[in-house]
Amino acid sequence: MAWNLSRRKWLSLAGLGSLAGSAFGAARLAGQTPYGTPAHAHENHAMGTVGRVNPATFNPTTYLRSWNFSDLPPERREKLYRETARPDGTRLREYEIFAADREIEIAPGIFFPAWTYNGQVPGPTIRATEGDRIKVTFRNAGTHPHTIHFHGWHPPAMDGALSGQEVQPGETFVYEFDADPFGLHLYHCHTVPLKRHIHKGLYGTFIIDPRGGRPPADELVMVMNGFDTNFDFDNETYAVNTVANAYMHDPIRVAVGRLVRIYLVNVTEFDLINSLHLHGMFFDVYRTGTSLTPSERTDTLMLCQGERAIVETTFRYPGDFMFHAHQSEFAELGWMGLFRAEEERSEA
Ligand SMILES: [Cu+2]
Repeated sequence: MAWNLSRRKWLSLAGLGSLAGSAFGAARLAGQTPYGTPAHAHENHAMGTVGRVNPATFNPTTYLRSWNFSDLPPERREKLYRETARPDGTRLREYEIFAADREIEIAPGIFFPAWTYNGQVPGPTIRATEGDRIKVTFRNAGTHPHTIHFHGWHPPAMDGALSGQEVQPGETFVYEFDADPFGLHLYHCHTVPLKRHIHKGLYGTFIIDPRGGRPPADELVMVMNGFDTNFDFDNETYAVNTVANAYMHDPIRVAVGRLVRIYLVNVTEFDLINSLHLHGMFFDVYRTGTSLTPSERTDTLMLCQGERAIVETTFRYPGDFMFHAHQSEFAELGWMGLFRAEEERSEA
């Protein structure tokens, strides 16, 4: 298994040097039944996974609403992210991103030898405003050459995909460019073989807000991904945000009558397309997020590999609303969840 870093080294990379406890261990849960085929699931007379993954290593619910390391306490966050106002009103945003091999839990009891950005899959969400300057110090603490290839405008020297741009293990490279255009983008490793480097977990969401912002909303980052656990170039599990069926067990809490904005990214490898279907409602679609005017209103959205869209809706009714890939196979192998819409309590 690709577990090459001591725990101490891990804590130091993650800026968690002072943290005691088990937050960064790939702690296996005792007595877990391995997640398997739909036939296995049927033995339990229920579709989906049984049991829970350890939320201490990666919490899909926290991931939904975190960007620029907002999930970390201030003293840890400042080691990985700095924001400086510039005279023209834009900001310089500086990030510390590292690549590292790490075993992650993708379904209860199922561990995957991932290659990660900052120890998590997907990597940390990077969020800026149009015109900001982005500066990413990338350290390769993994065992293979890696890069970060950002979608968006940038000069070739910052592409992270051209010959000679691989960052070797132990080396560091600084990516620097302006945030442009506004929209929903992604970043990922661009070392060959690309299929393997992306599928192993080296990808993340890159949001660029328009200068005037978007209307206030409850914002969620949802990355559609899958994992080839037996290395046959086909996925055995699917998910939104890595953990199969995570939001079936912990529904995404939303408020009735409040705008919900989903930043939906498809990084699924080996399958040409993936999709989002939401029950009991329709939603507005902003493809690639590069316009403030929706291009369609639908209840099923199909995205190619690397494609993404901003999705907006407002829940009309309280209760549970299922969402899943409309490819039934993906849904049965983990890509299914619930929204739980609740009436907002008055603060009086
Ligand atoms: Cu790579």
